Amino acid sequence: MTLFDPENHTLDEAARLISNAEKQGTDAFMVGGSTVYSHERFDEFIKRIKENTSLPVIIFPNNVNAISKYADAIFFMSLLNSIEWWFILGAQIHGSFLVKEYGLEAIPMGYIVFGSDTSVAAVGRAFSLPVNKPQIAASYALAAQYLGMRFIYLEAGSGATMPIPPEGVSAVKNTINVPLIVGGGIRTPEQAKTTVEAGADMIVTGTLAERNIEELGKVIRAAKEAASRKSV
Ligand code: 1GP
Repeated sequence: MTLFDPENHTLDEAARLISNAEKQGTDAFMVGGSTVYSHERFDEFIKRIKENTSLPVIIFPNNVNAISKYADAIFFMSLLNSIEWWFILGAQIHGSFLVKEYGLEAIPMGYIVFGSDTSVAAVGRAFSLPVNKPQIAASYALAAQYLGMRFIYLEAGSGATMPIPPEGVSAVKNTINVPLIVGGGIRTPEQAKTTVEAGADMIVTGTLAERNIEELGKVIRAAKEAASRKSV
């Protein structure tokens, strides 16, 4: 999946990036960013994306202002390792009626953020999980599965210098039986391949799609090839 942050692009840029990413083989678009604040701009951005693709457009919300009736679905997500009640359950309570009113498909997802020097960690007040003790993240993921969440997302943070290490991905994947999404810091075909081989069912790239569309295509192809080898 390809992520776009409405704060990083004009509407015309977004239209161009979306059709390029679709040509490179992405399967779905996610829209969101840790510092999104304008509901109006968010709406306009999603409207423009929908005009330029037939792929699913899923909201990746940072807060209640990122709920738009123009999207197809919303990750109804809980930042499991936040120290703030708001990001675990508060925003979800405040936003739930709007999601219903807009008729958005709500996709329950447990969100686990690694590291401490990214926007998502700072804004979401994530309690940093040790990368070298993957069983801790796995226990969060299993709890989320038992609470009924349909996806788990391991996040290194947009612009992270390194993706989640494969040991972390595989420890979580071997613990749960719901689909695993992994994102943050994936920039090369090799990193995409390693992440999928370690157990990711889906990978998310944001920064790369904004900077180098050709390389995005290589990353998508590497991820899909690794996925098809796994399914043989
Ligand atoms: C962020 O995982 C996504 O939520 C994407 O991260 O921008 O580093 O690709 P990047």
